Amino acid sequence: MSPATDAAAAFREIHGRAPAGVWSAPGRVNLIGEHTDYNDGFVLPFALPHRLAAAAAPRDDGKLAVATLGDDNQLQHSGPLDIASLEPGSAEGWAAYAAGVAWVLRDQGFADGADVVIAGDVPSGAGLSSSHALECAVSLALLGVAGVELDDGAANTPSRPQIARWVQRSENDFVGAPTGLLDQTASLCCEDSCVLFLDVRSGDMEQVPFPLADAGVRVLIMDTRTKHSHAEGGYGERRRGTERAAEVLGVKALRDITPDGLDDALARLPEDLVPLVRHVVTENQRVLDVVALLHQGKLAEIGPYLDASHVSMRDDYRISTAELDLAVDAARSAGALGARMTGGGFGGSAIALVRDEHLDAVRTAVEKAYDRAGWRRPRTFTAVPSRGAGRDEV
Ligand code: GAF
Repeated sequence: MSPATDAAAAFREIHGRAPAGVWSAPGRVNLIGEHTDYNDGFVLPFALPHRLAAAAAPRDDGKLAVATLGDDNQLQHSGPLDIASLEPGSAEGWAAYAAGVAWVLRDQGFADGADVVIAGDVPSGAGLSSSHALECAVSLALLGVAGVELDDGAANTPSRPQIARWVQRSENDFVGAPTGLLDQTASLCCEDSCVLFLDVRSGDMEQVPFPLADAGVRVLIMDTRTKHSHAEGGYGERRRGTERAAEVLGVKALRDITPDGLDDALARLPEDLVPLVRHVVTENQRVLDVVALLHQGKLAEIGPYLDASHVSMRDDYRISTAELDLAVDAARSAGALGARMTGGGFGGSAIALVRDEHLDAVRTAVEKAYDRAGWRRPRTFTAVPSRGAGRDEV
C-alpha cells in the first residue's frame, strides 16, 4: 500500500464514495544551506521518498472537512470549516495547516469546498517537513477539485514556485510560523535523483544530479525523536536577529554580505549579532562550494562542508542540541564522510554521508552512543532523492 492508496481507501470508508483524485507531496531533507532562506540566500534540499497523500472530492456547501489517518491508524477529523469565513485563528494544531492553504487559495479565487482525507508516512516532529508536505498535498488537492492540475499548461495554472509562495503565506500569516521558502519549494519542485539548488532571492532553481549509488555513498537520516520546547521562539529570535543585522549593515538581506566583506561587516555589528551573521555568510558559501563539487562529479568530497555547517550551527547559530551533536559526532567517529543537523534545529534530525561499506558501523555507533547516554535510540533510515509533489494514479 502507498500513501495514495491508503488515503483513497480511507476516503471511501469515511465518505462512502470514491475521491475525485489523490495528490501527494514529500517531506524533505536539506543537504546544506540552513537558515539562509529567509536571508535571501541559497539552499540545497532533496525530497524524501516519504509522502503525505490527500484524497479529495468537491463539496457543494463551500466547506472544508479534513481527516488524517495517523501512524496508529486512528482518524482525526477537523471541520467542516466554512472557507468563506476562514481567518487566522479559526483553526488550530494540524488543522490550521490545511485551513491555512484553503484561506490563501480562496484569496486567489479557488474557493470550492472539499472533503479531504490525508494519509502517509512522513515522520512527524522529525524536522523533515511533514507539515509542509501536508500543506502542499492539500494545496494540490484543493486546486485539483477546482479543476486546476499542475503542469497542464492551461492559462490559469499556477506554477510550482507560485504555489510555494502561497503555502509560505499560509504558514506565515495563518499558522503564524515565520518560516522561509525552503520546505515548500523542496516539496513542490524537487525531482528524482537530484538536489534542488535554489537561489531564494532570484527564485532561480537548478536540479543538480546527486548520484548516490554511483558514488557508493548513502545519506543516513538520524531522527533524534526530540523536539525542544523553545523551537518556535528560538527560530523567530534568530530570524529577527539576522534582519536586525541587515538593517545595521545597510543591506537588503544578509545575502548581500560576501565572504570577502565578512570581517568588515562583523566589525560593524553589536557583539550579539556577530555569530549569526558569520553563520549565514559562511553557510551561503558552503552551499555554493558543495554545488561546485557536485558539478565536478565529486559527491564523496562534500563531507567536510557538512561538518563545517554543523559546527557553525552548533557554535554560531546555536540551534543544535546535545542529541543532534551526539548523533553527528558518533557518525563521524565511525567513518561517516560528513554529518550535520538538518532543518530548523532545536531537535529533529541529523544526516550523515556514509560510504556503503560503513553504513552498518555508523548506524551501530550512533545507537551505542545513545545507549551509553541513556537516551532513546534515534530512528535511522537511508533516503534517496525523490520526486516532488503531484497527482497520483490510484
Ligand atoms: C525550517 C523553516 F521552515 C525553513 O524555512 C528554513 O528556515 C529551515 O527551518 C532552516 O533552514 O525548516
